[in-house]
Amino acid sequence: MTDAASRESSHDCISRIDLVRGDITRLDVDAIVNAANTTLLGGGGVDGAIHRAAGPQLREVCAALGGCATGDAKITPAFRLPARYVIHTVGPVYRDGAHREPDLLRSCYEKSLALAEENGVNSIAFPAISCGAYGYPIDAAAQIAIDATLRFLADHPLPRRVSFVLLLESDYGVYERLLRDRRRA
Ligand code: AR6
Repeated sequence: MTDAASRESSHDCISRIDLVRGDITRLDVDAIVNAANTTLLGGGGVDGAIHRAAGPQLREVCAALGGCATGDAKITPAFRLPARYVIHTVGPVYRDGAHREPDLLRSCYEKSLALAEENGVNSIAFPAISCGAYGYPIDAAAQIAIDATLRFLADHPLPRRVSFVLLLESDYGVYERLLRDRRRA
């Protein structure tokens, strides 16, 4: 098969993406992604929710990982969560968009998806990384999330399914609109 033939089209890849409104800790998928900080020792927002739901063993294994650089990702078991794995990634703190924020955010999606593939993950769920405490504008962040994911899926059979999980109705609306525009393109 030629490269072109083995590459899935962007339209085919969109069908591997879905949107979920709600709490990512409830999802029964192979892996959920955590918007962590560089210590990997827990925090507020989605990080706090994941650590609470997974139980104290998660913090113990995270403490042995020696932290994680911004834009990088590390994988652990998910303990009491319905998911099998947690992929911890550290998004950039948004300043003005001119401090490598887009590259670092893109890298979070790429590294998380690569780790998922290496671990045979069929289904993965992402929160809106950096869009809470780290202040990344949701429109720009969603664009990067969708773009990086579609590019990865075009070249890789795994993960088969990618869910973007949005706690806020307004964030869900942003992703919905962007995906609709992509389908029409
Ligand atoms: N399920 C899905 N999405 C959620 C949930 C949840 N349970 N809880 C919050 N969100 P944030 P960041 C959404 O602040 O901006 C932590 O303290 C939320 O609406 O969790 O990457 C870490 O330890 C927002 O859209 O992560 C770091 O110090 C998105 O998750 C820092 O915050 C991300 O918001 C990371 O900041």
